[in-house]
Amino acid sequence: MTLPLFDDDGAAPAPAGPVTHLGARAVVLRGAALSHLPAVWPALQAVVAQAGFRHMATPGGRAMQLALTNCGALGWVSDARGYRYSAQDPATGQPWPALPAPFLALAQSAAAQAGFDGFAPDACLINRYAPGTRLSLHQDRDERDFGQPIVSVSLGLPAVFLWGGLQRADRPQRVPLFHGDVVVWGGADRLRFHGVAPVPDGTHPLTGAARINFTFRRAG
Ligand code: MD3
Ligand code: FE
Repeated sequence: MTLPLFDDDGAAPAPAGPVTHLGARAVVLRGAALSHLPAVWPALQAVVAQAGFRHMATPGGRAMQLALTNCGALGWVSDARGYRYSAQDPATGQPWPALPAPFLALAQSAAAQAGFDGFAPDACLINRYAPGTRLSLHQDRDERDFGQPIVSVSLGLPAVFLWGGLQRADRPQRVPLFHGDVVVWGGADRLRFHGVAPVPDGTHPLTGAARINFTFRRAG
């Protein structure tokens, strides 16, 4: 498969506007989150005030490099027992903050643009990467129905997304993701191995020294 990371003339993709196809059912919608940010950014601050970013323990007993929180009916959690979705924030025993309406509007509009009408996410995992933080290659397999897509929104510092195959050993493509980019993955691409290369140093006017990524999922 030829992955059109670059235009025919070899130029890097424009930072906003066009749609890049990564696979049969995986698309990058450049800048698609930007018009939603005036509503989404304050809603994120409210979520984080209620359920702050934290470094969860891995099943192996280390602290995760990235900091995360959740909103929606279900949140992704990690501890000595493994990875799973939980209706409660383990830090407080309380339900996760509700999915803010502007988050849902962004997720549904992006899913529809990628051909997934009627996407009804019940989970939003919010990852925060300080410079130097990476996410090693993995598959997302903790959700019940792999027929449902995942919508991912990138904010702040740019990063190189690693887009692998269905086998761990498949060499990943490197896809730069910028502030405001939205990626939708579903169908045959849903179980691709993927990860994030170490986030380069820098500061962004909105997020400071951080990359923030939301992933919307139908988990339950
Ligand atoms: C590709 N997060 O939280 S974007 C994750 O940027 C995760 O924080 C990354 O991988 C991040 O699990 C990558 C999201 C993503 C999610 C699901 C996928 C990429 C995917 C499923 C299949 C292929
Ligand atoms: Fe993932």
